[in-house]
Amino acid sequence: MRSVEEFDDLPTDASFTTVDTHTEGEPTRILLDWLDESPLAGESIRAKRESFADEYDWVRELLMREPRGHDDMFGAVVFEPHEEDADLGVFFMDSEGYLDMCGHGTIGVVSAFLDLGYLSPEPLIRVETPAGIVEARPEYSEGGVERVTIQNVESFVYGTTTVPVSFLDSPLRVDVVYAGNFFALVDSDQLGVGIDTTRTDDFIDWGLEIRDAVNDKLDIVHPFTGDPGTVSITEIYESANDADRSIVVFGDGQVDRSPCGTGTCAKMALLHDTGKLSIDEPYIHESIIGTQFEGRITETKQRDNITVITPTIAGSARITGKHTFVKDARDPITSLRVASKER
Ligand code: PYC
Repeated sequence: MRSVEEFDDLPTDASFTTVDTHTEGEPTRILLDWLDESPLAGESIRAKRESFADEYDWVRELLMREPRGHDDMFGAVVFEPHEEDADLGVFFMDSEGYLDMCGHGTIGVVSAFLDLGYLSPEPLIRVETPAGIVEARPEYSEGGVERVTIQNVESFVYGTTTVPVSFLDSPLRVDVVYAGNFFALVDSDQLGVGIDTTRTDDFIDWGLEIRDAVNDKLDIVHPFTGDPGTVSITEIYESANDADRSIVVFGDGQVDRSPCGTGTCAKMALLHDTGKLSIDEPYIHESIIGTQFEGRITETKQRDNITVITPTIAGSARITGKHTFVKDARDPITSLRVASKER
């Protein structure tokens, strides 16, 4: 048998080092290779992400998709930050593309970097993301990081619309909310079903159709930056006794196993807008697998006649592995998708 060291003799033409985590059940595969020296152009994490998407999208596909990942894999790429007072720069990717902000991913990166000693254990870590700076406040125990509270970017209800959908006779009411990503929020009462995971395939189909219908109807422009936007995530929610539950669909039909950090912030913005959640009131948001984030609105203000909230979410992440992925020069398959997921 060959020894493990001989692994280096493989005819690889590329190799990638990751640390993998899960946050309340949702994976984050964190690419480490360009932390010290980035080959990517751009003077912000957002610009670096554009440069990555232009030149290295195959790396996203290689790490996110089969045979190294899977259709529901999620990832983060970390860099030295550009913003002066940030500690870390991160952008986020999935098996189909990129998101501007991710709560579970930020908790994963901060927890892993602290547990591995890549960051010093400060009470506040500032993370530069394509959506802006988010603040992470870790809670430490003897074993390492126990829980991280993320203060997301300012979030707000963008508007309410109705869209025709193939699975209902009447138009569907959708609240469009910004929380680092634009969300389409839908009350599951309108669909006549609760958040029942035996119907996950239906929720995926509905979620993608709703997202497309809203994007076809609205020309979204971020009111404070003027940047054009699109809804990237559909969140279908129900209210239970102890916690609100949601199923969150994004990418090419991915389903978040965690309660979705930015989705929790979007839901809090909507609840505040309808007078159902006050400042400092704890908000428990549950995922399809029963894991929870604890949310809170810490501040609200009026900006250009829009009510804006500052939301926080808290949850835990654990490391699941450290990996060296290789691309064998003889291998014609860099990445693939299973036919049933090709919509
Ligand atoms: O935690 O914000 C989040 C998120 C977005 C997509 C998957 N997770």
